[in-house]
Amino acid sequence: MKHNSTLADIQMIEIPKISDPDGRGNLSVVEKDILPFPIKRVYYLYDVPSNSSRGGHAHIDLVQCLIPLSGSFDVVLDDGSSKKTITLNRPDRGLLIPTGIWRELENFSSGGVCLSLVSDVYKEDDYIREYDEFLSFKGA
Ligand code: T46
Repeated sequence: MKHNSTLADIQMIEIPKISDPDGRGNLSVVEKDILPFPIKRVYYLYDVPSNSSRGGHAHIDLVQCLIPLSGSFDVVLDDGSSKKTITLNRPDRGLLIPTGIWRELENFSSGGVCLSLVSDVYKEDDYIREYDEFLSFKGA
């Protein structure tokens, strides 16, 4: 797995949207070819107070795609050299975060829901939760 990802490796993925011709709203579908990894786990964040943040860590091998199913939130991304913030607010756009990127999710709107499609089952030893350790990891 690539460990020296930079902000340039982060991608927005367009999720096909099927708008109902009779005005019944939209349907978006994630099929296996949209993502560059097989989905092994799905989890979602919701009821996040607007003054709280989630994340605050990096992953060693895990790759994931974040989709704002409802509402909006900001994702602050950091590759150890640079940072950028991306606002997610479209359920037909997913943010693909490669390995070795520090992320924080903040500014959740009321009703904001973050769906996460991930490349592996939950493994605590895949997390880097100390920022100094992350910088050492990126420098290694
Ligand atoms: C990420 C951001 C966006 C589990 O038992 N199974 C799971 O699949 C997950 C994701 C978490 N947990 C447990 C571990 C902790 O005791 O749930 C608790 C909260 O997890 P954490 O503090 O890691 O939650 P977030 O929202 O800070 O981070 C999560 C993901 O862990 C992480 O991969 O990128 O959402």
